[in-house]
Amino acid sequence: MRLTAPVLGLAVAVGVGGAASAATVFPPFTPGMPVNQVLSLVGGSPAIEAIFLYSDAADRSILSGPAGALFTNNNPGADAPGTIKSFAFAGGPIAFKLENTTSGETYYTDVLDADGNGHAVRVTGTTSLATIESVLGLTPGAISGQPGVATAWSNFVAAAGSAPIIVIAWEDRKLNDPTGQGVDWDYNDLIFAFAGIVPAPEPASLALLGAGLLGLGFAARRRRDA
Ligand SMILES: [Ca+2]
Ligand SMILES: [Ca+2]
Repeated sequence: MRLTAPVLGLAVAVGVGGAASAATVFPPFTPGMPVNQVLSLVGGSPAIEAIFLYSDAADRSILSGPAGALFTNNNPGADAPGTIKSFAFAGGPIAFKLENTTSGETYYTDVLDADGNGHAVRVTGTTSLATIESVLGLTPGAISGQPGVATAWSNFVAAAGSAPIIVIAWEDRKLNDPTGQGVDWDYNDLIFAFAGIVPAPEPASLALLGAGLLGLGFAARRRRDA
């Protein structure tokens, strides 16, 4: 097909739109980054929707949430990318666990491994698969080009409505991996997304918020005293 100028213009506009969204990756891809992923549920959500987006892992892994196992990569019992599931959650802090059952290692979103390294990064602020691929260092189409995944993602985003979407991307190997396969810290071996979960405020943010409220209180008192 010969692309006409208007079609090219649309493609460029869509591309720019994706890149311009305020996607953030946290923490940055720094091996050994001693930051835990503190996540929290948006209040009032009766259930959390989850989607399996991508696997670049020959190992068998199981992702679990607070209600137990959610997704399995590789046989037996494997889920295909594009699979959507929901699970109930009462609220408050929430953590996810990735068990690499091939290597026997288990990683958590909120706990560092025995070497002091974190194994998950989160991406927020975008619903563009192209942007997610870009910020996670994947080739364009790596996620969206898988059979059925682009459609599943559209359905997932539509069902989420105004609920925020968070992407959790894992590094599934560790230093001195027992299977002898080295870690590369690319944080794209297994990728999932969830609707209705947000990063919990960090202690520094809470302290700032507290100081701000304190300041408001002082200001109000000064006005009353004046
Ligand atoms: Ca990796
Ligand atoms: Ca990888």
